[in-house]
Amino acid sequence: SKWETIKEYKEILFERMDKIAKITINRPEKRNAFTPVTVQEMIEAFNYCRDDASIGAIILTGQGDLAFCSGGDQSVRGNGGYVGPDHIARLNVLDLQHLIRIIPKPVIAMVRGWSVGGGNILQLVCDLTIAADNAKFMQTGPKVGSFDAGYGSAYLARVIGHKRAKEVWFLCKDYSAEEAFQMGWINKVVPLADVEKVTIEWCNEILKKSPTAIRFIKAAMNADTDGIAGLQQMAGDSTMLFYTTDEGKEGRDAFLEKRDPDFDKFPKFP
Ligand code: 2NE
Repeated sequence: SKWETIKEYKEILFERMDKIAKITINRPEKRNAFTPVTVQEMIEAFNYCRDDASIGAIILTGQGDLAFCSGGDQSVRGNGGYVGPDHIARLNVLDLQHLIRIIPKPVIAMVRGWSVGGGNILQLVCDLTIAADNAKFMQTGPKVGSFDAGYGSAYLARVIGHKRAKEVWFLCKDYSAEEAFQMGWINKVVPLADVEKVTIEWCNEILKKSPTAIRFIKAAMNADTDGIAGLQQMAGDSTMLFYTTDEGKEGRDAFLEKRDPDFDKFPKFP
């Protein structure tokens, strides 16, 4: 494999191949269930990808062919959340969901085998999902005394429709990759042996496009679904662009030079 390790972690693999980063949940003996440590490591890796200008696309996946992720590790579920070495009960996967939403680079879920519970919500919040033909999608919360009424419900309803989203949560059935594709839950189904090859092809197609255009498309869709929080993100992107303009710099420079700004010279586009 041409993947090179970026950093060693306990519960994830973090690798890159040229401009593509790959974050792999590495607990195959538990069907890649996540603990607070797994999640914290993923948050750190995603933040690294956010800051590293040479990374343009991020793949999120699970180790092995049997599972993408089976959700929160029920064996470390304590009173009020999942408990790690610091003994604090956390639902830090919600922070990770938000990070995947706001990171201004495309995140592609590559799903082999089970995508379940909070793991299936991670798949949902990724920008695109490519699934192997052995993938299965399922919410189990109402069976195991849990639920995700945030992105896992309201955003799921946006993606697959309200009737379907209620069915997913009320019945807790599993759906094949083909069924998930028909529901608009995922983007593509490919043979298991080809899933990484196709995912890399999709990343490379995206990497040929304008990163700023991709960034604004993602932010605009967040703005539509996330209300003021989504608008804040898109507004931040606009501020970033404005800071690169002479008009933006004139305001800063005038302040620092203790003079009135001269904005007359800047164009007022229709
Ligand atoms: C994933 C699934 C359907 C796989 O079934 P199968 O038959 O392929 O494997 P098996 O034998 O069930 O699992 C293999 C090993 O992995 C452990 C199992 O206990 C088993 O261990 P051993 O018996 O070999 O020792 N394992 C699998 N998933 C685990 C998990 N989530 N936590 C701890 N150990 C796990 C089947 O395993 C399954 O249904 N798993 C449970 C899925 C689930 O209910 N996840 C939690 C949903 S709630 C959630 O994720 C959540 C939320 O709702 C809100 C906020 C945050 C999180």
